Amino acid sequence: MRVGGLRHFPILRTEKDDTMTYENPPSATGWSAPTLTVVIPTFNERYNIAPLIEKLEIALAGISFEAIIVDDDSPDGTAELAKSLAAAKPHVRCIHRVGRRGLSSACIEGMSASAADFVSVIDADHQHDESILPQMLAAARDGADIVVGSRYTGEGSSTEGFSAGRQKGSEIATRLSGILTGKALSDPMSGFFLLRRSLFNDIVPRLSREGFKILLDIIVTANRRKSGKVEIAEIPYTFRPRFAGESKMSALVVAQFLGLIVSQISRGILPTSFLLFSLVGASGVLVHLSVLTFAFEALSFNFANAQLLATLVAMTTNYLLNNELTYADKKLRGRRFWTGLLSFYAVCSFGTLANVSVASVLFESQYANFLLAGIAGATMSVVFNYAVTRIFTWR
Ligand SMILES: Nc1nc2c(ncn2[C@@H]2O[C@H](COP(=O)(O)OP(=O)(O)O)[C@@H](O)[C@H]2O)c(=O)[nH]1
Ligand SMILES: [Mg+2]
Repeated sequence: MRVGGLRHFPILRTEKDDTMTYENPPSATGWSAPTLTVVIPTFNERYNIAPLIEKLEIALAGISFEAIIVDDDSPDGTAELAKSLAAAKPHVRCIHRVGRRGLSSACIEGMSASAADFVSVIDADHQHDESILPQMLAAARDGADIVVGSRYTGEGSSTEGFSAGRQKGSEIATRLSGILTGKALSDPMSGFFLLRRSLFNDIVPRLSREGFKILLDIIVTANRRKSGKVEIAEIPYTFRPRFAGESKMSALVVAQFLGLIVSQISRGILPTSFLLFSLVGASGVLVHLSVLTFAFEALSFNFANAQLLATLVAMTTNYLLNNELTYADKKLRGRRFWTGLLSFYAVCSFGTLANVSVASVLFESQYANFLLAGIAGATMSVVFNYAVTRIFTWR
C-alpha cells in the first residue's frame, strides 16, 4: 500500500493495544530475517574487516546471518570502510561509536542491536576460526545456552597465535576465572562465543561495561539467575596469528581484568572502576610521602609548605593515572582535561575535609584507636572522591 510516496507496512494488533508486531514487508523479496548476528568489535582493524566478511560468507553459506561491526571511531578509518561494505551488502551493518572506548561495551552494544535468535562475537583480526560458527550454532540449537569457541580443548591449540608470555598470562587468567565460573571451562577468556539472544536480553542490565573479558562476565551473571546454572558447550579450534594490525592488549587491560575478578567476587558491590580508583589512591599516598620527605628534608621547606606541595603533586598524579587507567573509556582531553583537573582538586579538597572530620570523631570516641580512625577517614575520602568525581569530573 502506498500513501503519498510512503510505503506503509501492515501492523498486526494483538488483543492488548500496546503490543504490536510487524509483518514482513510484502515487497522485500529475497529478504529473510537473520538467524544469527555476528558482532565484530573493532579498533584500528581497517585491513581485516573486508576479508573477514568474505570468510564469514563462506563459513555461513546457507545460514541467514548479519555482521554488525562496532567501531570506536578508529583513527585508521575502519568505520568508513565498514560503512562502504554496509552500503554494498545488506547483511553488513556498522555501529560507529564516537567518544567511547572499550571492548566489553562495544560487544554489548552490538548484541543489543541484534534482532536475530542467536548472537555471537568474533574478533576482527582473524585469530578466531569462523569456520566453526555453524557447529556453534548447531550446539545452541541443541540446547546449549552459551557456546564457547575454545582455544584449549581437544584438538584446539593456542600455541600458534600466542607469544610465550601471553600464553602463560592466559593460563593464569583461565585458572583465576575458573574460581568464578565454578566450572572446568577450558577457555573462559575466549572472545569467541555464541548465545541465545533471549538469554542476553535477560542479563544485559547486570553486565559490566568495563574491560575486555565479556564472556566471563556473561557466564557469571547468567549463572546467578534464579533459573539456575547455564549449560555451556565448547567447540575447539586452532587459534591463529593476527592477520593485519596490532593487538590492543595492554597493562590497562590486565588491571581491568583483575578488577573484574574482584568486582565479581564482591557481587558487583565494588565496581571495577572503584577498585582502580582506590589503587590509584594508594599510589597517591606513596607519592605524597616521597614529595613530603624530599621537600622537608632535602629542600628545607617548612612543614606546612612541604605538606601543601606534596598534596598538590599527589592530587595531580592521581588525576593523571585515573584519567589514563580508571576512566580510559572517557578520557578527558584538550580543554576538558584542564577543567577536569580543577574539578578534581576541588572534590579532593572536600574529600580531605570528610576524611579528617570522620577520623577525628572516631579518634575522640571511647573506642579511640588512631590506626582504625585513620583507616576509616581514608576510606571515607576514597568513597567520597570516587562518587563525586564520577558526577563532576568523569561524567
Ligand atoms: N570497539 C572496540 N573494539 C576493540 C577495542 N579494543 C579491542 N577491540 C577489538 O577487540 C578484538 C580483540 O582485540 P585484540 O587487540 O586482538 O586483543 P588480543 O587478541 O587479546 O591481543 C579486536 O577485533 C579489536 O579490534 C575497543 O576499545 N573498542
Ligand atoms: Mg587478537
